[in-house]
Amino acid sequence: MAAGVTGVRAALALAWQQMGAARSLRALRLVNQADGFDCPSCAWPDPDKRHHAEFCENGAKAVAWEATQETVGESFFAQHSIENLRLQSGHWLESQGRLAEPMHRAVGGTHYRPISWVEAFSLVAQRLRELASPDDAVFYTSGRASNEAAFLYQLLARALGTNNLPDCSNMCHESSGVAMTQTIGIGKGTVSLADISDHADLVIIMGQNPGTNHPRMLTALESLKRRGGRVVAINPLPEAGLKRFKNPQRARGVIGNGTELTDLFLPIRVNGDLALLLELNRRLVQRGAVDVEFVDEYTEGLSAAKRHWQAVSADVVGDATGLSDEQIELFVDEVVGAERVIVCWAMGLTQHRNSVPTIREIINFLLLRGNFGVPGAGACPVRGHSNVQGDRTMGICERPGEEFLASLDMRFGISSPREPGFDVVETIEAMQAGRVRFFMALGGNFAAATPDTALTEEVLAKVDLAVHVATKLNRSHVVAGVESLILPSLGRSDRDDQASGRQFVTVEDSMSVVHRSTGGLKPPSDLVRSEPDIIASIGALACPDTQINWAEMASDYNVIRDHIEMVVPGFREFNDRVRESNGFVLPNPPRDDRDFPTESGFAQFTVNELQPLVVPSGHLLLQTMRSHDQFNTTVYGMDDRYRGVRGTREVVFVNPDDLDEMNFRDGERVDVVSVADDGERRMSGVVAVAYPTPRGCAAAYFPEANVLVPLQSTALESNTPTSKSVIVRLEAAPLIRAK
Ligand SMILES: Nc1nc2c(c(=O)[nH]1)N[C@H]1C(S)=C(S)[C@@H](COP(=O)(O)OP(=O)(O)OC[C@H]3O[C@@H](n4cnc5c(=O)[nH]c(N)nc54)[C@H](O)[C@@H]3O)O[C@H]1N2
Ligand SMILES: Nc1nc2c(c(=O)[nH]1)N[C@H]1C(S)=C(S)[C@@H](COP(=O)(O)OP(=O)(O)OC[C@H]3O[C@@H](n4cnc5c(=O)[nH]c(N)nc54)[C@H](O)[C@@H]3O)O[C@H]1N2
Ligand SMILES: [Mo]
Repeated sequence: MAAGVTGVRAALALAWQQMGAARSLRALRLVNQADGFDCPSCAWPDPDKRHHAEFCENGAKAVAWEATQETVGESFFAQHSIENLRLQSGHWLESQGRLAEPMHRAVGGTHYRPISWVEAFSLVAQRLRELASPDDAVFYTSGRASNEAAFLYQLLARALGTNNLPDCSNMCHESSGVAMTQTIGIGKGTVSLADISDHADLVIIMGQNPGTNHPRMLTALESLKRRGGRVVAINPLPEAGLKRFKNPQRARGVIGNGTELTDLFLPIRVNGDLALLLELNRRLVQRGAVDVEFVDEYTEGLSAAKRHWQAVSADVVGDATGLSDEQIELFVDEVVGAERVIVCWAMGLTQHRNSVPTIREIINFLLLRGNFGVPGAGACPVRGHSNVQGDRTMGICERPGEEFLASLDMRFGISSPREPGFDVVETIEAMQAGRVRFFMALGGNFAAATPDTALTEEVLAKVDLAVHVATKLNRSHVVAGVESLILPSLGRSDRDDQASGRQFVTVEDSMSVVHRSTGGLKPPSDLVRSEPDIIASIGALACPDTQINWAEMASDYNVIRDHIEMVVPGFREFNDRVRESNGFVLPNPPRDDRDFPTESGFAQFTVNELQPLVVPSGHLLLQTMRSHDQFNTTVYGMDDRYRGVRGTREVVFVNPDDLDEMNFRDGERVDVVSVADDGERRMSGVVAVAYPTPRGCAAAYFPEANVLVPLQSTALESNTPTSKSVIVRLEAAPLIRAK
């Protein structure tokens, strides 16, 4: 049976169960259509000509999960004490249904109790006014917030006087943004969907699992393959979408049955990518496969990089990558045989100590080959959350640029602070030091998504007031704050009616296309409010000294968009252009004009030192990743159909020879212990699964394994937690030890 059909069946079953037949049909008819809503799952772009069903299994699940007809409100919270809710799994909490009314937990309260919106807003405003300094407040954002909500949210923080705007991006593509800004002058990808499907000769997929996380990408890859294009995949795991390729959109997979998507698969060791890229670039220079004209006209720094490549040692590369000389030579052949190359990457590259150098080395490679500013070539960091890129464009960032702040100040007559704010890791450290008194989250699940779960939960609980704007109940809501509020918001799929009528919002996808999203379903209750409305209502009470007209923005989102047009570059005639059916593409100088807006105006070759991680003997390098049946901390089910695991997510995948050597059997329960300078962290009773990952490597699921990720272990320059490079050892689980 084709994976595609199983997948569609699984998604439809969930949709039916959550929404019923009529609502399911209506919801799924609207996903990713020009007049419908943007899929709340990943940030993969929509084609200009859309299919009737322009969504994947996971998109359908995400919609069903949001559009469920189950709700939680007063009676649910009366029945379940907070202590009781803390004992439940994240999956159970979210399964209870949509949050249907604002809830409040008073200081010392055992239960959440209903609160009116008016009281909730004035409580928030009062607590904000009482802060000794605006920097005692933190405003977290998850990447599902619309452009309009994100713009208002950062305006609120800055009008109050803080840049404490950590977001999920700090844990996601921050390393990509940092590396690309340094080298090509812009932190965004330089390719379009058509570049992959219609123009590229070769797509290299590094550290990304599209079959699970960006299934609609497979459609573009399928077009590439039909044209004779080639695919190289580099991954420590033989992921289903990459190896035994099946397009979930079709019953028969790519070009008939059984065809492999990947022409060359390199089973690299975890964190071996920088070594591989350095060696690739060394061999390209050796073979004379350099676009000399491009390099001369647009770049600087090649000679220093060349010297560095020449010094790369073959032994070190072999150890770090686990690949043979022959495998690497095949890779170089693929590259030399292709004129137009796109490199796609995601979390497999961004969550390591050396992530920024690794991504800079990808840019070195693309520069060597002149692969910028021509169709079918370029850099493609594949984004995660459906609007994470847009949120950054709207100014959700703890280190905003001066230009942005100056235009924000001019437009609204405020004086934004210039001091950088806290990112995610700095927020947790500040909480630890008792410096965060107020924590607000626009979506997301801070407690579960961040590293070092035990520590994070402990310090989150000490914040005076935690305010959660959310659609579904999650772990953060039951562990955060001495006092807390849950403010239920509309989701993507919900109708949004304000004083001026039906509203739409806008989002930006992974390829910088800005387009509309219009919810079409009946909201879960009359007491649920939109994110812009919630933020504006707080703003009106919390910033009385400004001239900002919050009410006008909340009642008509066109007004917010007019402000965005004046503050954010690239949004000329925003309200008109976004009404065109496919929206519009934001300017991207390297892609559009081979213009590299770096300080010198030239794209930068960089020298990236190889400092392989030292993994002590008897230890493994563990990566944490997603299964097919989850969206980040939202777990839909316990099975990972693609990796053949059923009924549990508490597993650790290990090479069978490593298991043997450590005297463990496939299926045995073990403790996974991570080791760091500040001590050990433990995950107990995990099932060891023999799995084809290279020797010395291991894998476990996010967010269950986050307890193992040390807070202090972050990437150089981007401060992203190293969730894909955790040093661990396995121990016999206590039950077995006792025998
Ligand atoms: N269904 C679904 N879709 C999603 C999400 C979801 O949870 N579920 N999450 C969304 C979000 S926010 C994001 S950021 C993206 C994430 O999309 P991905 O980055 O694809 O997500 P991960 O599961 O973290 O997978 C990382 C991949 O990198 C590989 N890898 C790990 N370490 C290394 C390494 O050192 N080198 C190399 N070359 N590969 C490595 C892993 O084996 C895995 O295949 O997906 C988005 N889409
Ligand atoms: N160990 C490890 N840790 C990781 C990662 C990893 O690979 N390994 N990946 C990291 C990455 S890439 C990311 S992006 C982060 C994700 O971190 P987050 O973005 O914080 O987490 P999510 O699980 O996406 O958030 C889910 C919650 O968002 C709320 N929500 C959903 N839709 C809406 C909406 O429309 N509005 C509002 N207000 N709320 C909504 C729901 O209440 C739901 O419970 O995790 C990071 N953490
Ligand atoms: Mo992400």
